[in-house]
Amino acid sequence: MSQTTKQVTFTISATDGAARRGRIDTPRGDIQTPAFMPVGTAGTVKAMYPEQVRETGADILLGNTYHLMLRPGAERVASLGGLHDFMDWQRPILTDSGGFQVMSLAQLRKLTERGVTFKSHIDGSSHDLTPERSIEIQTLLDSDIIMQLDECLKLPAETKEIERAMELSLRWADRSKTAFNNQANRALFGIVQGGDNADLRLRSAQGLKSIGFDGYAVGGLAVGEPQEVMFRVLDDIVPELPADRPHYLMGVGKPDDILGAIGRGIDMFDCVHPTRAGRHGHVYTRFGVINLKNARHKDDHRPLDEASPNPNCRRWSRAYLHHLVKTEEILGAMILSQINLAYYQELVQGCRVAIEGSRFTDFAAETRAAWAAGDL
Ligand code: PRF
Repeated sequence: MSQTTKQVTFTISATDGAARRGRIDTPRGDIQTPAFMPVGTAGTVKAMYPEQVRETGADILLGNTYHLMLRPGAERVASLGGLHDFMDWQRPILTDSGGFQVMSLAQLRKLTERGVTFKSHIDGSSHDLTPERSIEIQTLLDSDIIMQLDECLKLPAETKEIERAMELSLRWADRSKTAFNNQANRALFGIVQGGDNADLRLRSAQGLKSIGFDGYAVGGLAVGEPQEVMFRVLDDIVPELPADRPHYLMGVGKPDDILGAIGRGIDMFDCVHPTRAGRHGHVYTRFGVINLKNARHKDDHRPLDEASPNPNCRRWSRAYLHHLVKTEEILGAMILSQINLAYYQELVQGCRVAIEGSRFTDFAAETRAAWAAGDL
């Protein structure tokens, strides 16, 4: 009996306008929403120990089918005890399905009804990814939240092409659901595609709803379009998604994108931006973003933010952090990744409290005003 009882559930505890405050329960722990998921592409959040990632407030990480199937291989991860033991992150992991990374990283891709064949960006070896194999790989990794295989286009694109990719993604959604076979201890999310076209987005959402998923992702955004186009698509589509299921905006974004999307009913985010920006010397503070590469920091003895709750923002001078970035020291990447991830978690935590207090709009306005007023 217990095998057929769903062990991944979503509960909303407060709403404020379209914004939602909730909790996803999984056998590996709870995920407070709105949630930001740090990206651990290759079985590590780059430059961070798992416990440091946890200490920033992260409840869940994102892992990648594409990278892990190529290296070290899904069967190998499974025989070593699954991704959680392999990397020693014992909390929930969501895995992306691989389609998006094949499109952005692999060489010589060939897309057919069956799936996608491609050559590895690492050694040129040939691989095959179908909706069924993607589910199998994510199951071998022992992922807690599995994503369907989809096709994500870059924008701008022709309407006919957007329609073709959206419909292919819907057929792959159906095959993914069958292959997933209602596993009780994990969740399967569908992905809305349809580019910047309201009608195609609507058809995608309706198709996914009639298949039935544990959660609904919005894909195909933050792929070259202006922020206002992304927000317009969210205005069109989020109200069409089942209200009692998590809504996940894939691969987004900057802090301002996250505020805008939470205000439009999104519950989950992932993005490489905070860790990647950190490795490049860009650091997020309550007063905006600072480019530590800039020579103006050379003699600046001030810490990043002496009133920050994060000790790393108070500990070192801007001059020292500038020096670490300029010399490409590993410690610079470690410190700035930590600070950026902690800032993102502080941001979503602030949103949660604001939604509970029915003051999300004011919170978003105050947060944006602080970024704009920052005298950095
Ligand atoms: N599909 C999948 N992963 C993704 C995306 C998508 O559309 C995006 C788009 N921003 C990021 N990651 N499967």
